[in-house]
Amino acid sequence: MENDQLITTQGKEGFRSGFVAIIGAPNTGKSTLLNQLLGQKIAITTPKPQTTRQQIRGILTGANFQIVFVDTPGIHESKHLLNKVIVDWATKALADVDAVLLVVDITRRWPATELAILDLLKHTGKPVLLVLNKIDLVAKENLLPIINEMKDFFPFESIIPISAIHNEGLALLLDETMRLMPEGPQFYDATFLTDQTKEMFVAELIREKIFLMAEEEVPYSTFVEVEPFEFTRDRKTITIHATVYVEKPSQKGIIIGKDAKFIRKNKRLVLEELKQMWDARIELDIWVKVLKNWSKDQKYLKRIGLIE
Ligand SMILES: Nc1nc2c(ncn2[C@@H]2O[C@H](COP(=O)(O)OP(=O)(O)O)[C@@H](O)[C@H]2O)c(=O)[nH]1
Ligand SMILES: [Mg+2]
Repeated sequence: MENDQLITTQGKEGFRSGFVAIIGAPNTGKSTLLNQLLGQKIAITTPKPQTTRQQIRGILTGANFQIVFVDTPGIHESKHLLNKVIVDWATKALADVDAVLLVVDITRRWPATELAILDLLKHTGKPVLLVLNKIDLVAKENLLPIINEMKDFFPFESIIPISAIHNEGLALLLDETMRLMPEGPQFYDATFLTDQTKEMFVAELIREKIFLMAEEEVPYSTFVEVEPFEFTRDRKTITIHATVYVEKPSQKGIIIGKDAKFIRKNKRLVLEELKQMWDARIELDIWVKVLKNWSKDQKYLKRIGLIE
């Protein structure tokens, strides 16, 4: 009897499960890959580097497996506190995983970053799949030199060329990932896709649109907070209050824009996307506030959840 119970909590026989970190230099397509693997957008993606700040878990469940993918922020060298914090996050994320997907953008290499990551991985001893992304942008023969170069640095389990955006090579990638998963329990309910709340997702979406719309350093100086959603009793209308924090008054001016043009466009883009996903009437208001030098202040980094 006791044994029976044990089997139930440990999962079915033959059930495989595990945690997989998706890591790599900024902008290599980690979030795009995660979204494609899950078949739904949970992580924001932008043409500019360093956009994912917090870890997002994406959970893929099948009849006899569950893989928990962890999208880690770009590992990237800087003396800036925010980035040091991000590197710590990434290092921590690796401690508990069963396998690692190292994503490399074959059109834009980051040799120093790649070497630093491989160094980190050597210490962890975790099995690593090398994922060469964006093959849609280059001729096949350009892949071989990269493969040859990379495989001298590290004993990868395998090397898999993919195009995350075009969903190419992902079935093979999933097969190879599955091979590395131990037998284990189902950690999350099968309907559970991510540990991210809807509020966090909206905050990220607002940030994603700022990245798409604003110049250079402004997006990096923002963080967004979304209050708990308010629902009408029939749950057909959701009211969302969001605040965009910036570091300087001049940035506030940019984010609001002339005649509030910028912030209105931001809101429109966010609403368009939310309405496609959720069957409800959505009311969104976005405030912009200055929080001087928040990215260098422990107090605010704690508040966003970047440090404990
Ligand atoms: N052409 C092409 N672009 C891609 C591919 N995967 C991602 N991208 C683009 O690369 C940029 C960075 O992607 P993102 O997922 O945000 O990268 P991350 O910083 O590693 O999470 C975005 O503009 C994506 O649309 C791909 O397979 N092919
Ligand atoms: Mg990302």
